[in-house]
Amino acid sequence: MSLTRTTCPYCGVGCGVLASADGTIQGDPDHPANFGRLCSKGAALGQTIDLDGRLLEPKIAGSNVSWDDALDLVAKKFSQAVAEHGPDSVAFYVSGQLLTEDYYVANKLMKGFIGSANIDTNSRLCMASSVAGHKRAFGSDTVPGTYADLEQADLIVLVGSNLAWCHPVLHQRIAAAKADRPEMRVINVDPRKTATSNLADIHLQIAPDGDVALFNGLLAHLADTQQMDMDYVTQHVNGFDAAVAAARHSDAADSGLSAADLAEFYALWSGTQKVVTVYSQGVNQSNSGTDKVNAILNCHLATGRIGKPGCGPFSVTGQPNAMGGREVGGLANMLANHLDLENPAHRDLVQSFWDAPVLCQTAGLKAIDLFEACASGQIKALWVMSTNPAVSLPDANAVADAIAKVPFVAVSDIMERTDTGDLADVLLPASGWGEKNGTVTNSERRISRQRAFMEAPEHARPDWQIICDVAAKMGWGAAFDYNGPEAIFAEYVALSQAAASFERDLDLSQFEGIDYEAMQPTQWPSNDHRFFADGGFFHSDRKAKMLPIAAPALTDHVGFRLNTGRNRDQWHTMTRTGKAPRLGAHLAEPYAQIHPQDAAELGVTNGDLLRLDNANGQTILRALISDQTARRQLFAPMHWTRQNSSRGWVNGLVPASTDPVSGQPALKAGYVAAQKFSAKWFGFCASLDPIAPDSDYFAVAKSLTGWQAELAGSTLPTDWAAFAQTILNLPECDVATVAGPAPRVAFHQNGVLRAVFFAGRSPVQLARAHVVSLIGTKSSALAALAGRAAADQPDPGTTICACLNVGVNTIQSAIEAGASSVDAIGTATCAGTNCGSCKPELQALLAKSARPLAAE
Ligand SMILES: Nc1nc2c(c(=O)[nH]1)N[C@H]1C(S)=C(S)[C@@H](COP(=O)(O)OP(=O)(O)OC[C@H]3O[C@@H](n4cnc5c(=O)[nH]c(N)nc54)[C@H](O)[C@@H]3O)O[C@H]1N2
Ligand SMILES: Nc1nc2c(c(=O)[nH]1)N[C@H]1C(S)=C(S)[C@@H](COP(=O)(O)OP(=O)(O)OC[C@H]3O[C@@H](n4cnc5c(=O)[nH]c(N)nc54)[C@H](O)[C@@H]3O)O[C@H]1N2
Ligand code: SF4
Ligand SMILES: [Mo]
Repeated sequence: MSLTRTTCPYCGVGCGVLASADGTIQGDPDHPANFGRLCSKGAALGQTIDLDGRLLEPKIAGSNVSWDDALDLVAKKFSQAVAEHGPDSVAFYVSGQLLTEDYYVANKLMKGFIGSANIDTNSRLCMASSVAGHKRAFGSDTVPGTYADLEQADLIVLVGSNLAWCHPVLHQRIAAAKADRPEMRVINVDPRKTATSNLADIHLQIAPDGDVALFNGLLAHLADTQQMDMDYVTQHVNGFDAAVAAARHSDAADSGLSAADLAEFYALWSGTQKVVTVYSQGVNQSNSGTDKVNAILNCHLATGRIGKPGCGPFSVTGQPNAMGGREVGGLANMLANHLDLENPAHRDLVQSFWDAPVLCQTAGLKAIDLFEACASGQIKALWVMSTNPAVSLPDANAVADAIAKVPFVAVSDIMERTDTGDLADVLLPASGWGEKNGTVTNSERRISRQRAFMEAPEHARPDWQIICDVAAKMGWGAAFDYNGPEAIFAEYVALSQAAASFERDLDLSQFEGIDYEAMQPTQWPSNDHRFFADGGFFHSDRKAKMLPIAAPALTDHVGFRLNTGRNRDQWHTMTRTGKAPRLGAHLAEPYAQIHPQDAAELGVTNGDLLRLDNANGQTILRALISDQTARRQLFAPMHWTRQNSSRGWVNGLVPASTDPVSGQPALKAGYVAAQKFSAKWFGFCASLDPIAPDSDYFAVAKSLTGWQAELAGSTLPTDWAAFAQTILNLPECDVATVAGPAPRVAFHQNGVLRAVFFAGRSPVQLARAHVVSLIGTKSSALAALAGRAAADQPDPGTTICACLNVGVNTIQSAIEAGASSVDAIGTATCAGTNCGSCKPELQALLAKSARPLAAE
């Protein structure tokens, strides 16, 4: 089967993928982001493209309807709301996972035709502080560098970034460069020890939100030791004195780091010309996010370490098209093509270019305010596209209530059941990755094509088309009459040309008249271009601004700090990665990492459940006892939802507090009370069929043979077999039960093991991978209920290598048998030899510093 050249739909690294409809997925050796590499998520894309769970028809109130009826209703409800309550009574909430063409038309419809700027995006939760920081310093939202800088740097400082899990191919590129040039140094600044810390020479375990204090300390040190580039500053930078004075005013000890650590950091940073400071959500998702960004940019500006090979600040984007969204003005306070909403000349140009009846005059509601306006009744019609805010926004329970209150809600998604889709009046089936065409821009400003390589389901439509169809039904057919994404891209390029007289970084002229089908991955304004080595900033005097930044005041909080983020093998709310059994195997349930001493104080041992409470909500998570997290800090992943867990969505506990400049929520800064959840029983089950538990604690995951679930409850069922039968929702089966304090039930049909259920008064100890492997086989009840492999069939243990399904026990045996390097483990077990995403964990197992990750 021939392979189509496309781009991975997950993270902002933007890897090139060769794909075909039979599920073949390979890294594209010619794509300059990855040169053939893929991470575990990219490599498992083939397991996520089937129709299982897909939204296949438009729906109104849960019933299938024709496209015409669905579109009529959306158009009518939006038009009615605008007519009755004005343009600001409606809103779109969109996504950095839309393609540029989708994004462009959504923005055009809302800002130029409906006439409101109430279109915001999940990039508000992701990149807003970086955008605001860039604009304050550079006068534009410009990422100065390129990926090659990561390979050419002599020092890479990773701040608030778990690159090994979240941008794995960049992590691999850095690891390869470091192997070539062992003198290269990597520093990781994170309150938590992560897989990324394993690559680092130094892990600075900073206090939460200690970043401004750290970089202010660095700036003061650079000034005190006269290690700045005063020529650069004089020619190209304003605000130097005030920034340095403010930096001197703040206390580096507030970073939580020792004087020795600080001195080492300062010496390395100031003594190395080629420094790249990479930053991500530990910086952006904070009440002081924009200040953190500017504290970092200040140091690069003061030393002229920007825009030159191997040096510069580097904000890595999260979503595949976070950058494209910023380019087309997807945020409520931007206009298309990096034009400014506040600038009347920019507004006039856009309005006349679009031949638009109106143009929004002021910024619209930012995400958090937008959902507050939903709650307060201001928003009468809401359209959510390609994002799942009922899970991913802070204070997610209140957000779900707010969405439920909006009189009319449309949701465009590829999946039938999502926490947000469940609240919609109308569901619009979008075509998904592999079925649609368009472009995305990655972290280094490289525009790549996503290309269809398979048929979309009959009734699915690409997002751009759904938006244009609604626009047409609202009466603006002529302005939205595109015959494909190519025409939209051409208009976007033409707008950039029309705006050429305004000084901007975004210059798309090289894409004029391009052969869209054959388009090669290309950076704007041109390949390998770096910005600002010789100044040329975008404030009116073409100079950059250093900002005086005050470190945030230290406040006392009661309880544990709740840090949140990502797992290696899951993508956000799991609607796609959750379908891939091999990705579910890595960490199969929601957990909270807790320091061993804190766990001991709470009387919690490994496998126990933790109950977390605060004013926002309550959750129950598996305790993962680990000294990777600092004392009085917890880390929980953001991935679990109402679809697959009892209460696993952590945003139920994260308050909606935002950065005052960017409006980005502080998603890593909840505070919770923690206690042991005293379950009366714990359970585990595996089945060929979907499982629908209803216990105090549950988490369901796709397994290699069907489904599996972890369970716990505070009331003991009276009849275990009947209880198991209900949650497993099985047809007529032969039931074999072992009674006693550790009840076990096996269900066979025609001799095939359909499901097993294990329970106990304490966390169930069991060779899960082995038990799961028996489902669907003719295994006897006796063998299945033993819960252990026979002596001649060793239990592989929790999966570490997702691609090749290699478990922790297999790896540990190889280490005991003498494998002393990651490569040697690969030779012995194959682990790490496909995508390499698990190499940091193999390294950790070698160092004996890590324990098996899932609670087993
Ligand atoms: N596997 C996987 N990869 C992904 C994604 C995914 O869902 N799964 N999502 C993509 C998206 S959209 C994004 S935005 C990126 C996010 O990529 P990252 O930002 O790398 O990921 P996170 O896990 O959110 O957070 C990074 C780190 O910030 C640390 N941190 C918390 N508070 C602070 C602080 O105050 N200071 C500092 N210095 N660090 C702090 C956390 O401990 C965490 O390790 O990942 C992208 N890649
Ligand atoms: N606590 C906490 N919360 C966080 C974060 C955190 O670190 N901690 N990180 C935040 C960040 S950085 C981000 S980016 C957000 C991400 O959060 P979300 O954007 O809410 O998460 P996703 O699961 O990626 O949602 C994408 C949705 O689009 C659907 N979809 C997929 N492809 C298509 C398509 O082609 N068309 C359409 N119409 N739909 C499609 C998917 O099925 C899914 O329902 O979460 C934020 N929330
Ligand atoms: S690093 Fe992984 S998730 Fe990110 S683009 Fe590449 S293959 Fe996709
Ligand atoms: Mo993100």
